[in-house]
Amino acid sequence: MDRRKFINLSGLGITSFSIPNFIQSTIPTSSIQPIVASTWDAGLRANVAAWDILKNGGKSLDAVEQGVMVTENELNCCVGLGANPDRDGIVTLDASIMDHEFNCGSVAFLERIKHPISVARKVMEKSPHVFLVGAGAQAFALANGFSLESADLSDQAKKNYEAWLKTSNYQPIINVEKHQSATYNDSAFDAPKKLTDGQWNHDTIGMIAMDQFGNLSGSCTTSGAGFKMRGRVGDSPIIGAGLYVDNEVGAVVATGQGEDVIRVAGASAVVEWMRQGKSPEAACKLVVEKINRIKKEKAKDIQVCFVAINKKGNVGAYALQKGFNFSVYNNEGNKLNDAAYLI
Ligand code: SD4
Repeated sequence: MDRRKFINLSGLGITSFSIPNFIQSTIPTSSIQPIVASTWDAGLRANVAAWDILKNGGKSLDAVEQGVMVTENELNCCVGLGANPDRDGIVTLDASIMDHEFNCGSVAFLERIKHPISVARKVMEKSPHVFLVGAGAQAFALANGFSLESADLSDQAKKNYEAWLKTSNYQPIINVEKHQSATYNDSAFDAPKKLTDGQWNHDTIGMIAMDQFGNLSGSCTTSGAGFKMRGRVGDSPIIGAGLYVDNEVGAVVATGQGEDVIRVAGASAVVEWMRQGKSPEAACKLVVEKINRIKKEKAKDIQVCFVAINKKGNVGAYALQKGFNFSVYNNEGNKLNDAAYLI
């Protein structure tokens, strides 16, 4: 900490012994092991980019941005511009990012921009606001050097949309993964081919990470629910719902039915359970149980999943239904894990 900052804090009666974690964050500590966790199996590929930053002493904020950009770049995938459109045939994207000092930025209902996560970061760093949507978010992106991409659907999204138009029935599919827990090493990383068969089951990647400074950050980027109503926004760009980071406690990201994550302020609720001493998995479970209680018999028709990391670097996850998996990269490698579940 520099001298001026120290004096300012001393003036407030805060000594180095009482400086909260979210301020005391610039000194690398050898006991801290960096770690990154992300939703679904697409997270394995995203984790590789994030880990590259973390293992070289980089910041968790850079890791979670660069990590999910990998998924946004996978044009024949379910996140980003290659994803399923809304019911009017237009892809609209939502994203959010948050760092260890409660800085956060979000965009929603954003069209024709390749990396919504980076626009969210720009909102956080270069605007006086936290959340920009629609045409305003797009204008902000263009003013900050992003390019306007084609409005054409990807080949796969076009096929999916044409098939959907036959019934035009909005029925979100419960997200399920076919891939089993496994460890991946980067040299044998044939992931894009190997892991694509379940790819259209979900539309989101969320990522949380701790760096060697012990600082937590998180990101979330999505095309939202396929064939949603025009203008629909889910949980992913809503700070406290799809994503929350409190550097004194932990970081949490959500995936699944956004409407039901929003109504319980999901990610923030998980953080608060961790603050009460619950493990990451137990904290995720308590919020999933609450959603289950609220939804009653309708719970069987939805999927909701949380991934959490606490200040000790422990990661846990929990899902409403079977079939959610999450990817974790630390010093021991990049591993896909099946989450525990309620139903
Ligand atoms: C949403 N939570 O927009 C997102 C969707 C999702 O895997 O997570 N799909 O509601």
